[in-house]
Amino acid sequence: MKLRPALLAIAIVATLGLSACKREDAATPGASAVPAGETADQFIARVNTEFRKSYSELTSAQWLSSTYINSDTEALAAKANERWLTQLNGWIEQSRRFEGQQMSPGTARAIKLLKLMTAMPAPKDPQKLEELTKLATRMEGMYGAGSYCTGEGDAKTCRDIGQLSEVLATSRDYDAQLDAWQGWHTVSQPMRKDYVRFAELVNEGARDMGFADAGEMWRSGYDMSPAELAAETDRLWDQVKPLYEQLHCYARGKLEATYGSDRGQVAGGMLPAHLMGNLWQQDWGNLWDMMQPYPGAGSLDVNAALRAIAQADLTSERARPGQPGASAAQREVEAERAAALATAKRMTERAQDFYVSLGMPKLPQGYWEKSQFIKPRDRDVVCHASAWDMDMAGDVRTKMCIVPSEEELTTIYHELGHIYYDLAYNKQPPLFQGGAHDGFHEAIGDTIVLSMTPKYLASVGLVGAQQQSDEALINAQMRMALAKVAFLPFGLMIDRWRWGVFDGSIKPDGYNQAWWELKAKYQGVAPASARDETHFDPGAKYHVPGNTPYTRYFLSHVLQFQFYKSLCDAAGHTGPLYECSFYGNQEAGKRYWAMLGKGASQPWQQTMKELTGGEKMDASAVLEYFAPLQSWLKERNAGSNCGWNAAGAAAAAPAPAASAKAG
Ligand code: X8Z
Ligand code: ZN
Repeated sequence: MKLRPALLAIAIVATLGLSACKREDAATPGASAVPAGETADQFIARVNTEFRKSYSELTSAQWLSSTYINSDTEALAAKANERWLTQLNGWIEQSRRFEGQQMSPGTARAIKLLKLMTAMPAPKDPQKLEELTKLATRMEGMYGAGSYCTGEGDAKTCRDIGQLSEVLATSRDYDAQLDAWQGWHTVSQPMRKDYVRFAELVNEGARDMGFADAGEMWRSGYDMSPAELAAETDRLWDQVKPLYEQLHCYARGKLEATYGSDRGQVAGGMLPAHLMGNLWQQDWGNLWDMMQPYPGAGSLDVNAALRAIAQADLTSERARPGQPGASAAQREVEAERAAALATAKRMTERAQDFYVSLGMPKLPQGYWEKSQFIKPRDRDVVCHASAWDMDMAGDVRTKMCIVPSEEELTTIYHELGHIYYDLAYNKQPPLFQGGAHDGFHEAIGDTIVLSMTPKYLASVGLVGAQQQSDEALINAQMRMALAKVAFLPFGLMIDRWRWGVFDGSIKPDGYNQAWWELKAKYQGVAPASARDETHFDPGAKYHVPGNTPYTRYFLSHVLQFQFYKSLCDAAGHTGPLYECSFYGNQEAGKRYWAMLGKGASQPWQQTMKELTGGEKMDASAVLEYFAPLQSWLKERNAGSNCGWNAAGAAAAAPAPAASAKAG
């Protein structure tokens, strides 16, 4: 991945590694010597060349440390990252020569992007820089290797994030879910101290680069001022909040019906964190059994179809002759393994087919050979899905631990969006190989997911033939809303927390309290029992130890509806927006590919204009899409006591809390 697109952990944005051939006589540590009389244009040309040359040292080290977690790969990844961040600091230092000088717009943009290239700004002090990369690699390793163990001696059993997530997805046993949720949140407790230091160090790095703090630096990558970006997120949230509040109200009613009014909500009408089908309550799709408005109206059970595919793969693997001399038990283990891989690849081919149907190329052969599709059985890996551009020249990979579920299927479509973006802008100079902004990168695959209408799913055999009815429409809308609408406040609150940590308004002794106040305020979610400062619940979400900015996902959840609407227009769709699938439409594909090819070469507003005709992010397409569901919810919720008292979070936690305003 280019750390930007992909979610690569440590140094997020374009992340390249520093080449080992760094010259000792460099004027600035970590960068090669400055040729006399170098112009700004020449400087950028040199950075692009050095960037390309050194890039794969970092990606290879990080790929290894994420797919083979141990102390050696961790040390190598930290070292590669240290070299890269040192090189980056060197370039940034060298770029200061050109401040205030006339230069071409392209060069000015490249210099700006250079300063925003990492989400992990590193202090100039080499010792602190080394400390930072070690901390970052260790935290991500802790997350990746995290497991929750119970019992003693022979009775000891440990469960990883996949197994714990499975409990929340499928069990409706209140206590089993609570145990799984709490269990996963023990993994992050030991990260607290590291995170405190991490925040100090990235702040120092950001200040060294001229930003007030790391949060301000994160907010600077949007071709507008950091303050304007923050205001944009508030504006967009205000647009969609009424829809979220209706969905929240409906969900709470269903939870109360299932678990009783005492257990189905927490203090003042908030949703219990462990009952939402997801460790972070960011996607409620796993509660389909409970939330489905009209059971049986239109069959949208993609999970069942995927399970059937997995079963068929297992049957055919079992039918193959096993290794000579292998026991029946060994043969069964191997068959299960081969079947899991076959199913995962089949799901990925299904996603690839959508992109190819738009006229995009097939994924390169190396993708199929080098990607991690399923969880290896012999080692710890970071299972959190990511997409990687290893060399800016076609070595692209995804890293997932795929299981046959609808959530995983849509994540594959999401990841391939990153990969196709990478492939499309590989022709750009390295500094422009990124999304128009990071929310664009996150929105590419999700725009395709919006095109996975019931009709599309039926056409590829993932659901049965669809009947048309009002009930089926509401079911289909609910299915999308549980993923897309439920996500919105979560997409916002994570960086509200980190911005506060970085600007000092959230202090280490109030990390957890502030986290739950934000969860209460934005999501209307609360833990069922107190979470005091012995916990570090933010660290239980990958992007915190992995240091991936999160506002990008909030923006993506708005942008993807804008992109979808434009591509539907390009495809000549005329009916209601939610009925559109641009699957197979070459005109839509051409428009999309053209946008992807622009990468980060121009302000995102221009890129957006070329695709959509407008230059602003805007949630009206979200509201247009969900209009039928929103009216249905309003009617359905009429008479219910909707909303929640976010101050209830204070009651649920023991520490004194400044009360947040009611959501
Ligand atoms: O992290 C991801 C992707 C990789 S960029 C799997 N997502 C966010 C998350 O899982 O929290 C996609 C949606 C939100
Ligand atoms: Zn992503």
